[in-house]
Amino acid sequence: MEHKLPELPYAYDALEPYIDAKTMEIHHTKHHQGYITKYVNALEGEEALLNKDVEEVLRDLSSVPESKRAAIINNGGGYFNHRLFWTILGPSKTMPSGDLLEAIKKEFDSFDNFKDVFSNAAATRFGSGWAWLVVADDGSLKVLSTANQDAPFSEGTPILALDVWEHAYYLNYQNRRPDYIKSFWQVVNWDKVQEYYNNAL
Ligand code: MN3
Repeated sequence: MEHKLPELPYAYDALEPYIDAKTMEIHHTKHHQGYITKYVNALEGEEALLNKDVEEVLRDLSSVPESKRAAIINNGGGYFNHRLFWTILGPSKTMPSGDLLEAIKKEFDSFDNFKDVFSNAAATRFGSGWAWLVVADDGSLKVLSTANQDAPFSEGTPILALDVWEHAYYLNYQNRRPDYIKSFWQVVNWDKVQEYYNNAL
């Protein structure tokens, strides 16, 4: 299958002032593209794996030759994580509702408390990484963070993601990761998160 950079479902400046256009453009065309290119290069000669979607490969890392596994965790993770990340962002203000909101309340008492738990996971991830909301195998919701470009499939199916690598915020926020995290809540596309929640169940 073809592995190419997915187009953003909105313009680079659509998330301003929360995430600036320059950051979005570099993040998408340089960083995300870089992971995809390196993923394809790392799998050179592995036609069976190249014909699978990156999510399928990451969910079954034992199918990847051991000598290539680290490269696939890093670059396949970067490929998948950013692809998910772009889609759960959007310029229209939305809020969780229905069964997703109920599940959030059940697990975290309130939406505000969930935001605190998730924000804390994002803020305390040392160095580079991601914060996640995943649907575990038993259907429950779970917040966690991972280092580097590690995808969270061992814990569940990701439905909300936040990139806390400095490249995701440094141009606009410099070292102020907490301000970037606060802004993130203004541009979450909860309709999309709901869609991923439905698919995961
Ligand atoms: Mn990134």
